[in-house]
Amino acid sequence: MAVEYCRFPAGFLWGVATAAYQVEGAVAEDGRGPSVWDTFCQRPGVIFQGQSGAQACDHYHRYKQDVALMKAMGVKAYRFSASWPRIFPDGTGAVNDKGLDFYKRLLDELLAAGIQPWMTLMHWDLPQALEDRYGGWESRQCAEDFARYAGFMAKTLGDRLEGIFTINEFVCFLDKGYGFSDEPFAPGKQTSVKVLNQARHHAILGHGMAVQAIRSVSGCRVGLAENIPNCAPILETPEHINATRKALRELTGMFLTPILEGAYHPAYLERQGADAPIFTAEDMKIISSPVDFVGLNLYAPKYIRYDSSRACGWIEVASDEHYPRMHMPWLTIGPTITYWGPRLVSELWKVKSIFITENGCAYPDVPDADNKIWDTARVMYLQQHLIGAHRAVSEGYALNGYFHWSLMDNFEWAFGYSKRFGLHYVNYQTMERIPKLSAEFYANVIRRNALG
Ligand code: GBH
Repeated sequence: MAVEYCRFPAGFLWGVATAAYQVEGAVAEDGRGPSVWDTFCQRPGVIFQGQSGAQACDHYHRYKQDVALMKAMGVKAYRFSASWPRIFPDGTGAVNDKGLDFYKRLLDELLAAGIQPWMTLMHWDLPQALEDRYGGWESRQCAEDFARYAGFMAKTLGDRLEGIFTINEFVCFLDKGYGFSDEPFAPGKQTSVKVLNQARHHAILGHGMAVQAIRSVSGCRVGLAENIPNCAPILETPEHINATRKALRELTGMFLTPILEGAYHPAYLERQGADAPIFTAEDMKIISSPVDFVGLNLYAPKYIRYDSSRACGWIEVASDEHYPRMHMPWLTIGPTITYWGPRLVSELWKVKSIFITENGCAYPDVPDADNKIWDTARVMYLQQHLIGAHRAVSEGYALNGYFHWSLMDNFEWAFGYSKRFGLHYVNYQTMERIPKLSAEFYANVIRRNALG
C-alpha cells in the first residue's frame, strides 16, 4: 500500500498568482490611464513581435470564468495585482471609480467562491503620468504618491482582503528599467548608477511609507513580494551554508536587508562609494516598518560556495549552458530553493511568516488533437519545488503558503506571449482556457494537502 508522501500542515495556503498588466487587458477601458508598460510596448523592437498587454487574457472581462477555474482546482487564495493607473489614471489626484469597481467585483466573486484575496499594489505598471511628471522612482515624490494610493486601497478594500503586498520585485522595474540591462524593461531609460541607487532608495522608502499608510487605516496584514537572489549552498556543509547565508544578506543589501534590518548592507554602500544613495536615519526607520509576512518569488537557483580567499567568504558558482533549464534563458532548475529561501530568510531575519508568492516555469506547451496539454515537465518542476517547500515546513520554518505562477498563460513582458507559464493554456485567438496536466496535478495536491 502506498505511504502518504509529504503531507502539509492543515491550513497551508495553496494559491495561484497573476499580475494586472499580464492578464487584464482592457487597457483603455473605464477610464484607466496608461502605465509605463503601455508606453514601453509601443517602442519598436523591445517586445517579442511588437506585442503588448492591450488584450492579454482579457481577465478584466473574464474574471468570473477565471475565478471558476481556481475554484475547480480547489485553490484557497488568489494573489493578483491592482493596476495603479486604473485607480488613479493620473497617478494621484482624482479616483477613477469605474476602475476601482473592477476590483470590488473581483473580490465579490472570490469571496463567494471561498477564495482568499491577496492583493499586490505595484507589479511594475507605474502610471505613465508619474514617469512624465518627475521621472517615476527617480523622485522621492513617487514614494509619497505610492503611499497615498496604498492607503486609499487599504481603506477602501482592506476589510475584504486577506493580505496586501506593497511592491513586487524591486530589481526588475528599477535595475532593468533604469538601465544596465540586456533584457528590455519599462520604462526603458538609461540613467546613471547614482540615479539608479537613489531610485532604489525611493522604492524601498515607498514600500515603508505604504506599510505605514495601510496600517493607519486598516487592520489588513501587509508585507511585500521580493525575488531575493535564490542562494543555495553547493553542498550542505556548515561552511557552505554559512557562506550562502552571508551571500544572500549581501546580495540583497539594497532591498530586503534594509527593509528587515533598517540599514543598508555595509558592502553595498562601500561598493557604491560616491554613487551611494542619500538618505536620513528617519528614512531607514520608515523603510524597516515591521511587516506581517515576507513573500518570496523563487524561480532559479544561485549556487554559492565557501571561498576562504575572499574577504566576504563566498563566491557564486555559475551554471553553464549545459545545466538543465526550462523555457526561459535564465530559468535553470534548482528545486532546493523552495527550502533554502524560507530557511535562510528565517535564520537571517526571524521573519514571523513567509509565503512563496511565485514559483513556476515556462514551457512551449502545444495542445494535442484532443485539445489536451500533457505538460509533464511543469509537473516535474512543480513536484520537485513542493518537496523543497515541504522540507522547510517540516523543519519548522514559518512557511505558510505557496502561490503558483501562474493561474494561466499570460503576457510575459519582453517575451510577449511566446512564453507560457500557466497551469491553464490560453488560446489567444479564442481566449479559451484549457487546464493543463499540471492543473490537475496541483488540484490533487491541494485536495490531499500532500504530494502523494
Ligand atoms: C517574475 O519575476 C515576475 O514577478 C512575473 O511577473 C513573471 O511573469 C515571472 O517572474 C516569470 O518571468 O539577470 O538574466 O539572470 C521573475 C523575474 C526574471 C527576476 C529573471 C530575475 C534574472 C534574469 N526574474 N531575472 S538574469
